[in-house]
Amino acid sequence: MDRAIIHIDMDAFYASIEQRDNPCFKNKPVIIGGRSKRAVVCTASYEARKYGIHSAMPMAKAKRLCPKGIYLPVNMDKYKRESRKIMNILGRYSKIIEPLSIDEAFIDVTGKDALSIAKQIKKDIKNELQLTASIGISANKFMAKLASDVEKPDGLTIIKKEDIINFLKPLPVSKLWGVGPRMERELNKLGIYIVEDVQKYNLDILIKKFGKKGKEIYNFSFGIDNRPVETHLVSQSIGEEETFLKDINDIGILCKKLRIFSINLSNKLVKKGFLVKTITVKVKYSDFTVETRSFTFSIPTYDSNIIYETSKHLLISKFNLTKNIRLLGISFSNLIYPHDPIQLSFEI
Ligand code: TTP
Ligand code: MG
Repeated sequence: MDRAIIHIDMDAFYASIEQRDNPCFKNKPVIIGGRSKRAVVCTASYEARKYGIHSAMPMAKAKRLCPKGIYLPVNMDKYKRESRKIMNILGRYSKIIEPLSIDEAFIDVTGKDALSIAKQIKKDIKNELQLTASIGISANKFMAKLASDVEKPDGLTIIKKEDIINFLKPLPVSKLWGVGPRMERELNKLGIYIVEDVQKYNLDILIKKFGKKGKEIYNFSFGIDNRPVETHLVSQSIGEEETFLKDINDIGILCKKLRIFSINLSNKLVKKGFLVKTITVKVKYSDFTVETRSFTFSIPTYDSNIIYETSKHLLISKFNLTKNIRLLGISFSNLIYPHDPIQLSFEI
């Protein structure tokens, strides 16, 4: 069956969030970047792009191009929170999600109505987050990512299978996945400037020159990309911890706490549809020193018993239990979306 892949990319992500949160920044050139002398622009609102400002440009240069712009520092925690909300929205439409960066993801919607899903995702993002996304739909990841870039901002573009080759022909070779500035120069030396040049080039020579990569870009030049959307490690963590009213050194009481945390966290996982790969136990001793110890499962789980036994093992074997403990906690990272819905094997 032909695949249906959607690529979502938020528009001027950091800048749009700041414009949303500060109405007086709306329709103004907003530039997000570091504050030091050598800082560069992280992103610029579409209004600021009209001045020629773009990501990775030195802030000093941006200020010369647009002295009246609104220059803001990076508020990463806020952007990460928004990113999580976006990924959660995507999770409503497919469990096969692969985030590429803080504001970008693929989802596989094979067998479903990709266009109406894309429209609904845009609506959800607008209604719930007051942000806009650009979406591309095509038969694979490479083409879907190119598609999302066609009508930015607030775009929605489908590249149908039969249109792929012609769509690709006039694009510069730098649009092929994996062709960076160095490879672009190498290709230019061979007289290859646009994708059509790659399509017409001799595959054997490309392989001789670039090895596996030569074959890859040849395939990409025809829009061939068989890579699956890889169910991802969610960039999110969840945890439970407690600071005790009185410091504790009774292992029985500590284990009871771990059991409660394990059950609560397991419930949270099930509700969110995640499995956990890495579990971390945190201890703050009465002298306020903090230690953490982690364990990564080879098979991700949501099972509260496994979580409990693992955290208990970490606590007993990795911490100094002769000291009094002021705080105990468990946190999960490396959360993943399973390909199949979680089958509950026990009542919760
Ligand atoms: P992008 O998706 O590349 O850019 P964007 O969302 O700001 O704009 P566009 O509408 O073109 O998609 O990157 C997402 C965020 O990542 C961006 O808002 C800021 C951050 N970023 C950097 O910090 N440095 C960079 O060089 C780039 C490219 C992005
Ligand atoms: Mg973006």
